[in-house]
Amino acid sequence: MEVKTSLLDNMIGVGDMVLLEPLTEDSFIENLRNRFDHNEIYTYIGSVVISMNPYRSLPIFTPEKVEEYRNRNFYELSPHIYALADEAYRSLRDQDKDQCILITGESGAGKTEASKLVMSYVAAVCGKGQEVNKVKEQLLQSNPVLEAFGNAKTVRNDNSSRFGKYMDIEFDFKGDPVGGVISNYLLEKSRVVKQPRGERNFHIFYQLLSGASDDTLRKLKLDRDFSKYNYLSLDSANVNGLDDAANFRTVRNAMQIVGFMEDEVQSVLELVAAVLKLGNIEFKPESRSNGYDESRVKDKNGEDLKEMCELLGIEQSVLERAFSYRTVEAKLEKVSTTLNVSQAYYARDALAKNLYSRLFSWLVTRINESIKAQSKTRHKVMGVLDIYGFEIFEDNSFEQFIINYCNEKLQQIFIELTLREEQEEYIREDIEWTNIEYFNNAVICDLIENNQNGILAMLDEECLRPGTVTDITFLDKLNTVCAEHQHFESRLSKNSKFLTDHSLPHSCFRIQHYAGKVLYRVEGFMDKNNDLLYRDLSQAMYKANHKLIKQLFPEGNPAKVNLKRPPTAGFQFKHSVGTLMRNLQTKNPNYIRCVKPNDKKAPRIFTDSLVRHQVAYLGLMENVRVRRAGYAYRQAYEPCLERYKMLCKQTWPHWKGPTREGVEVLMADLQVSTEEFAYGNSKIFIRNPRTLFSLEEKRRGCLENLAALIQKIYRGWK
Ligand code: AOV
Ligand code: MG
Repeated sequence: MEVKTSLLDNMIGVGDMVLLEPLTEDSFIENLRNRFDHNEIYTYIGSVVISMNPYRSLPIFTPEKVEEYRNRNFYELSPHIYALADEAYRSLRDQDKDQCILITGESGAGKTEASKLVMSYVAAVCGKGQEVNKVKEQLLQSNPVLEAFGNAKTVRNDNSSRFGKYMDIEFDFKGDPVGGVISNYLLEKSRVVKQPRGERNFHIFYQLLSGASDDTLRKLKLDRDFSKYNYLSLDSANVNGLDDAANFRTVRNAMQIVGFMEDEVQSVLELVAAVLKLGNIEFKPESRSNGYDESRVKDKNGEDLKEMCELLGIEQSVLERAFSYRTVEAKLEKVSTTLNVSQAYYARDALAKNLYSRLFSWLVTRINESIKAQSKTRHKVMGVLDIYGFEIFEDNSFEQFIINYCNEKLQQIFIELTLREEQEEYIREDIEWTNIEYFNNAVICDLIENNQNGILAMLDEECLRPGTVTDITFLDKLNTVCAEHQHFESRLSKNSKFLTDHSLPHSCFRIQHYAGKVLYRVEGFMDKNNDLLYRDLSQAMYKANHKLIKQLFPEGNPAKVNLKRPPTAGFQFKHSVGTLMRNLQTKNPNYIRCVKPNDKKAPRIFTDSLVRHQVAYLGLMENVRVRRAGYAYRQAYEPCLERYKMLCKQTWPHWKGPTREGVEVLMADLQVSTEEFAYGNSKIFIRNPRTLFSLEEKRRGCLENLAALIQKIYRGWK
């Protein structure tokens, strides 16, 4: 006889942390480890999915798996990211609730991979037909394009996202995808001109040199040899397991599917080539009669400069001049000053960074044009957020500050929405509820973004202040203001996350982030926040006989001289993240909490201390406690009765009275302990997932009996 195994018997460890007994940090970690050792990388906390990075490909993302999870209830099968994707999609399609998928975790934890799994699952289960398939393909193929230009190898992750990405996938009333919109957040553009030791520039540079045909490279005046380019770091040019040449073909193909025209692709590659050429231009001093040194392009770089200008249709003398002089415009006056060699290098790098980051933004805009929904009617929306994860490097600069701030905001939304959702639901449904203590990182967000004395506001103030301002005057200001706060015992000081102690190295400040202490070096903060490009350079670009370049530097149009300063990088980022957070709050959140098992990017290794640290700062224990104090699962009366009515004679096949009464009759008949559930106004709340599992098992048994009966009758007929 076939032995039936239940979902619980099959489970390695505990699939839902809510069921863990006893619940301690040790047992929590042990459960994760046990499951990880058995290739069970997903574990639930109620409806939250914890995802451990396996660092190797597991056979759990096959089309068969997709079929298995399709249209199944969340708790019917073992934990999987597909279950979350399915739940979100069905809730969007059938209940018309806009969804967002919030994926968090530190650098290398598996966010980007998770976002792609969600997207590919949704693409596999939603709608069919030629038109729909084209939309799906385009949405999916936007990924390789953006990854090529926006991802890079870092010491934490060989494919690290160096920009934040939020993608809305739009569906029509039937649940068929009709289009999408991508928003991008601050690309780490400093990487274009310099990479930390052991890291690379953005993938596209290596892909182009490795994968393009000889003919293409000839047209772009490029050499295959990485070592010919100053902007490409060499110590880690080749990355294990990364096939740049094959990836180049993937990207080319993806660009075509997304809808880039051949000439557009060509323009994009010309810009990439121009950045490489630009990096090779070097300068030497030339003494002037007034005693000052003026910068000149080194003779040996004449060819690089010439080729770059040819690629972009720029007149060589115009660019050369822009590397030697700078025009300062004040009201009606124009003053020309000379650039010394270090200023010329600064100008060159600023141009390269601007060229590249504007190209990246253009790519996003261009993709959006292709994937935007044709009809203007209201769409159902599923947003997928994949940002750069929290990171601590040896040297942390403005970029890490921005990235980590973004992660603080996301942690904040997790705290607010899980608790708010939980609390509001209990109140709405008249169910008793007691609060659970947790660490609220709002103080850190405030320290950074407060409009009066937040770090970003102070940075802006310093950037705008006339007189001699430097990174150090900014740091002094920071120290003074934060010390003042401490003096007055304000909100900031009581929980001060701005750490001042005497062990701080010169020109640094330290912040106690939710995920750890980070030491930031102020060098470059002002400059990166100001993000200014000498006008001579933007005008030189605008004059280019190259459609794309011209488009990227609209401020270079002499007819549109604007003396107003553009908003700072920090200000823009804060603003766009604020908008994003407000947008996310209007949607039903689904959480994937990614955990990194080790620091070696290696499979099968589970480093206890590392996982423990992440479990702590992600607030996962508190998350389980909140879930346990309340009711783990809830379901509206109607679908609940529909699903289980077959288990009770009085409710099967039809229940004639009010639905809630039907559920009450059902529960009484099944003799579920009254401790185990509560009746809310519109939903039943079930305390323990085991209760739900046992209902599921009874239902399955019932269905199997029914199937056997039907077969018997059928055979009888034959
Ligand atoms: P991240 O997005 O969280 O880091 P990724 O999603 O890029 O991290 O994952 C890092 C690497 O881990 C991937 O390149 C894969 O090699 C491996 N990996 C992650 N998830 C899986 C999976 N489900 N199956 C197999 N391998 C996986 V960052 O972008 O750095 O914050 O800024
Ligand atoms: Mg990523």
